[in-house]
Amino acid sequence: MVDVVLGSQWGDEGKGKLVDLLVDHYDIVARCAGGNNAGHTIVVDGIKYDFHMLPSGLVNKHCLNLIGSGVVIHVPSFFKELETIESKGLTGCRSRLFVSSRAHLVFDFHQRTDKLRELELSGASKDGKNIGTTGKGIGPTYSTKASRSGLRVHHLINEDGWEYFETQFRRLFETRQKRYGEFDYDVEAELNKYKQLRKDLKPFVVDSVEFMHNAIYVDKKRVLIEGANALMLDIDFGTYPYVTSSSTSIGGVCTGLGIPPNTIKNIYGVVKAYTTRVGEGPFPTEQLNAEGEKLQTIGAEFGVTTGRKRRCGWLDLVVLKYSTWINGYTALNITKLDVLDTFKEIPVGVKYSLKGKELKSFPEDLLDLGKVEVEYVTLPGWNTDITKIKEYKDLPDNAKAYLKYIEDFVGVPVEWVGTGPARDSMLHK
Ligand code: 2SA
Ligand code: GDP
Ligand code: MG
Repeated sequence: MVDVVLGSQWGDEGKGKLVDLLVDHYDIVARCAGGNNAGHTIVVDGIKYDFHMLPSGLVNKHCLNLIGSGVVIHVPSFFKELETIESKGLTGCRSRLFVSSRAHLVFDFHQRTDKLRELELSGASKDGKNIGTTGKGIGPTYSTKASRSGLRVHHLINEDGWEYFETQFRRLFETRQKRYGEFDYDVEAELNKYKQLRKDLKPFVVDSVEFMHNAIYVDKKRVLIEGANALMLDIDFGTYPYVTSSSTSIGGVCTGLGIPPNTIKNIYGVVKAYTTRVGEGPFPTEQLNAEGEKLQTIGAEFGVTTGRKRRCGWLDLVVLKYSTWINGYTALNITKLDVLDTFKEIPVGVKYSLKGKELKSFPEDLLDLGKVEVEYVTLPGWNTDITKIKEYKDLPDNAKAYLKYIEDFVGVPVEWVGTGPARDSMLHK
């Protein structure tokens, strides 16, 4: 049995918290896409854990965790993240953590060229703009993967493979230098570092296809897939080119883990009760005004990986419907409903029009998207502190009506409602 948690908007909906809540019902948590650009926050007993590349299932001591083939791994960051969560008291992580041998490796030169490319985009062209990446080398690594010149985990750990690894590493670096000119980078020091890292990483590495097959079909384990980033950042279906470089949609679950689609049962869409976006790119319901600032402040909307302020706006149901068409959510988790507690009225985007004509779907062309007019429906606020409420039935009527409006619009039931950052601040409907 495989269930999936996916981000339905532009990320940071609170996926980590839902995974943490559900994890007691699962034996394995697996990541299928992205890298340490992701930032999933979990608050347990007042301790805040930020997961970037590691699966959030590590917070549960009985749970095994897999980093799948579709993930890109910066090995030094892998160990740093592991040490950080261990220093906060999470013990026994190393024996519960597995890494796919087919996952691609992110090197420091990928990260450097990620930043150089951003500079190039923001500086050189007059009309162009940078993507606002996290600078973690995600785009350059998926590029080398697609151009078939990348290095994978098995290349690093193969006992007879160092010569191939070293040659390919130097070639990759030289290609980057040809593209970006000379940049300061100590190839020899990097290679020396990887001579040690290959030994450190080896105990974690598995053939993830066999691992997942055995888990699902032989041992009948319950598996939860933790999506990273979100649908509107998907390389194919997001607001291209202002997207990340992986498949963040349901398709990425199968390609990133090597599992058949018919193993998937429940697909949980995580939906923030308003919308945020970090980085550049279109955001039709963004509020560049006092209300946007209020959402940002009350919601404490800062990037978990980069610390950047997140842009804020109203819930966009055009986006959520489009996201539902692609991901096929079977249930929704509406998060951060408490952030709306003090808003007297809450607009939600329900329709896009272009040149006076209603659009039937989310536009693929950013020129069009820049010109769409968003039609809003304004729902009444509840003016009540909901953070202490323990049962769904005790929510104020207007809060229930807000949730019902979302359910009816997209045709998917709401199963959980987030009322605060802590583990127990979640109402089950
Ligand atoms: P990248 O670095 O190549 O993946 O960036 C491409 C775009 O994808 C966005 N992106 C994100 N959006 C929301 N949250 C992310 N994770 C961190 C968080 C972000 C942070 O949890 O807060 O700390 O800034 C994430 N990762 C990538 C990115 O902003 C670009 O728009
Ligand atoms: P993810 O990337 O989807 O896992 O989400 P992030 O961790 O990047 O961002 C979500 C933020 O909202 C985190 O700081 C969470 O602790 C916090 N959070 C999650 N659910 C709720 C909620 O229901 N209410 C409030 N106030 N905060 C929440
Ligand atoms: Mg996040």
